[in-house]
Amino acid sequence: MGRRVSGKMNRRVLLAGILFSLVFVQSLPAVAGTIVGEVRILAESAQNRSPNSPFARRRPTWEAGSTEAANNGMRNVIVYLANDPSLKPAPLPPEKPIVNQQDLEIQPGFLLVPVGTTVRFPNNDEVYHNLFSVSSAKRFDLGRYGQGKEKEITFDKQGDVRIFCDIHPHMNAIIFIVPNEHYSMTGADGSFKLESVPAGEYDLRVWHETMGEQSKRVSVPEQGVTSVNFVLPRN
Ligand SMILES: [Cu+2]
Repeated sequence: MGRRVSGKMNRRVLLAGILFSLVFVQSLPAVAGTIVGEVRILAESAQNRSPNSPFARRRPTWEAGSTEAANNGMRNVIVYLANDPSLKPAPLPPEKPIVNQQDLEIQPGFLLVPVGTTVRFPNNDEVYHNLFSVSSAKRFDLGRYGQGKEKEITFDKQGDVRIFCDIHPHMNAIIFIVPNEHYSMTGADGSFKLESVPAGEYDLRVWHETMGEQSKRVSVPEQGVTSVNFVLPRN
């Protein structure tokens, strides 16, 4: 008898737990889907055909991630959701990222940060540097400063910021600023995945250092997966 009662109790507790989790899950604001896809780079041979060429109507050939050339091309490819008021900004890094001026180079040469991030620019060389950018996402001129000194820049706008040194023309770097927490760098095979995207309509963008930017309208379901592919022309 005692056993039967406790069995019932257990079942009730279990049921209450299930009900609670159902109510809890349903009270969560937005349900979220996943965006998956692939970025491919149009092979030179296909792109160079003139529209009048008899080969022009052939299916273009693609370079997939299996070739070394494509792997190089797939470096620093970013897929992200364009700025949208419904999307949360990405959390700022716990410490200010550092972009060094060292050995007559800007290191790292590529940095991805969320909007609002402040970056430190120390000079560790024995010579003066003068970093600057004329990019629309952040125009700045740090001026000349020597070893042991540093300046900071806060990147408050989404986009790519191309940085050069006024004294050493070979020095360059890119800082890419993402507008929210929904971004991904593609794998060497061009694949990407954005998880936990709130249901809705968005502009999905792909950015590449030399091949520019493309945008596609995507509809993210309340649950499940949306598939989007991009093809970038090789420059
Ligand atoms: Cu320099």
